[in-house]
Amino acid sequence: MTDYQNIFTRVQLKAPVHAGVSDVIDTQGERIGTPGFEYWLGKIGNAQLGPIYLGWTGVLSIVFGLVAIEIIGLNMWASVNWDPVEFVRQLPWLALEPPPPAYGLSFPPLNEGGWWLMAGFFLTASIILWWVRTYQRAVALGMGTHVAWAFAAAIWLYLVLGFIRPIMMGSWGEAVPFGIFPHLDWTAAFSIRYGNLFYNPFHCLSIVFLYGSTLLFAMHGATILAVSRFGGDREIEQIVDRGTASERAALFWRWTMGFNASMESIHRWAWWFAVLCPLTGGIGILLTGTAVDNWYLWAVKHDVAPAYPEVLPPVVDPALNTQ
Ligand code: 07D
Ligand code: 07D
Repeated sequence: MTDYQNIFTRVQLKAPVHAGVSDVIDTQGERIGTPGFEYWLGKIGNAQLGPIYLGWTGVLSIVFGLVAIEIIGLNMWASVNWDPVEFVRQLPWLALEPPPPAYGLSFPPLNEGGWWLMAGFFLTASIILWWVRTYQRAVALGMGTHVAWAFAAAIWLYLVLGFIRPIMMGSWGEAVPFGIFPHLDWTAAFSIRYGNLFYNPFHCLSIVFLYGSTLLFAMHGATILAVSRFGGDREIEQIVDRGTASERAALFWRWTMGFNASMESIHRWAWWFAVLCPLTGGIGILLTGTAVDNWYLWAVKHDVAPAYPEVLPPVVDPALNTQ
């Protein structure tokens, strides 16, 4: 039985190109290109490439996204005096920073955060237009809108980090810079400024769902691959006629842990775990600096963390220490 473990896709199925579900293609005209086949795509999924639907939300989203990348890239390039070699060499460390706190929520001069604000506007417009596209395409196909709502959960965290929390704090300077390592520096500095994010229970919850998502993904992926030798990956047959594959998969988990998810519920588990990661995370970030200024001191107050021994002087929030 070691001959067919199915860790990599081994079979490339090829059928005549398929334009889509017949009852919707006639009403949906805006597709471009004639579908073709790509061998390397077939290695990781379906070999058919296209048809791609663009529509005006798709086109505008790409245009706005390109404008954002252009603003970010040109600012980064300007920051190394337009030297192309230094631009490439230092790219991971270059940044487009938000305005300094003194500007509050006003529109700052371009070189002091104005470009950042504009790039943020175009990036946000691009992301939201792409969201509309996922929603509308699902409706056009008569599907549920689960993908769009899962994407919305990620957009929620993104908006909290760069838009909602900065507004609540009264300054664009609270937001995240654009840049590969600069955004990590921001993340580390944010944690330290607010007394260690590990003591923020919503950061804990977000990590639970992040780790939980990888665990569930591994369990589900492994289970289906393990029964693909019995046709377990052919979901349609498994739903209509459960057959031997899903019965085995279910029994495997009942044998090993006494309980099994169903063919349907495993996807519900996956959806909720993934969605709750940025959803709880966004709540945690929104509370930081608005309701709670120092998560360590918050934890001491609520008996989550022990206080330092009495012999030491009491801990004051460094943010309140004006000396
Ligand atoms: C694999 C799907 C494909 C997506 C990819 C990302 C860009 C950015 C732009 C140079 C899983 C495309 C990247 C478009 C290029 C410029 C200006 C998704 C997959 C491949 N982060 N973060 C990364 C973003 C935040 C944190 C990598 C975005 C918060 C840590 C990449 C956002 C905080 C680490 C990236 C965002 C935070 C990263 C890989 C938005 C807290 C890493 C991402 C819009 C949540 C890791 C060098 C990835 C790394 C990493 C993008 C927000 C923390 C550059 C677009 C502010 C600790 N982040 N991030 O694979 O290697 O995601 O960094 O909110 O260790 Mg980040
Ligand atoms: C960023 C959602 C927005 C993304 C969107 C995508 C494009 C590109 C292009 C396809 C990721 C837009 C896409 C523009 C398209 C192409 C080419 C989701 C995003 C809309 N932490 N931490 C989390 C851990 C510490 C800190 C979450 C672990 C330290 C801050 C997660 C550890 C400090 C923030 C998590 C750890 C710190 C977080 C993110 C360990 C730093 C956040 C969840 C083991 C020293 C964020 C409440 C997520 C959050 C967050 C994990 C440590 C800081 C669970 C495992 C103590 C400031 N941390 N962290 O889904 O929500 O992100 O916190 O040490 O803001 Mg953390």
